[in-house]
Amino acid sequence: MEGIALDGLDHPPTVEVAAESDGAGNVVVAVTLTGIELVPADPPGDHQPGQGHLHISVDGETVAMTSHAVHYLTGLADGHHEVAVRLSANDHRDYLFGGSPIGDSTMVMVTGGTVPKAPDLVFAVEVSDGTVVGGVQRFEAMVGDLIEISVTSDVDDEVHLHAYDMTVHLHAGSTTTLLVEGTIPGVFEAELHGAGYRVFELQVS
Ligand SMILES: [Cu+2]
Repeated sequence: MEGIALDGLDHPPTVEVAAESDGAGNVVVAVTLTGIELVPADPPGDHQPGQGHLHISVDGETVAMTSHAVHYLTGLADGHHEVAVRLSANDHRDYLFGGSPIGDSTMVMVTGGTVPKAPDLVFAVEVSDGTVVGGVQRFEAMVGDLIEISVTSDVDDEVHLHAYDMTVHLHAGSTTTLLVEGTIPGVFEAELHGAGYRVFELQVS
């Protein structure tokens, strides 16, 4: 779905997210916004300039669409999670600035939650000097596998896994983990959004 480019605005909306664990497996997500009026996402409305709602994702998977600047995530597993927020128009299209979704992300450490499931398979990729170290690999898994793929990068970017429609943020000099439940069979590409090239392929059979 095409986004809505706001490049013409002098003061495009801004989004900042903070996430705090309560020590019992829940996270409070607090979003600070300028330049946008939040309106309920349900039922979906027509696009109105200046209005929208928030898409909240955890570890690359959208978990909520909300018109509230404070959102509670419950029942998370212990460990680090990426919480990301994107600004969406009433009709659920992303608002874009400079070609990228308007949003923000942060990491939160959850304690007191559920025991994390151990992955069945673990893969790793490294992006360095504008290329995938050792070339693009195809990771093979079975339907039902829990697949952990860690991506280490020397640049900020986003990894998007097609079909599963998961997006996680990469931060220069650190490793981001993508946890995929192998539910959809096929061969899927994961690409770096900013750089525009493939980082790996995932084959689920
Ligand atoms: Cu939406």
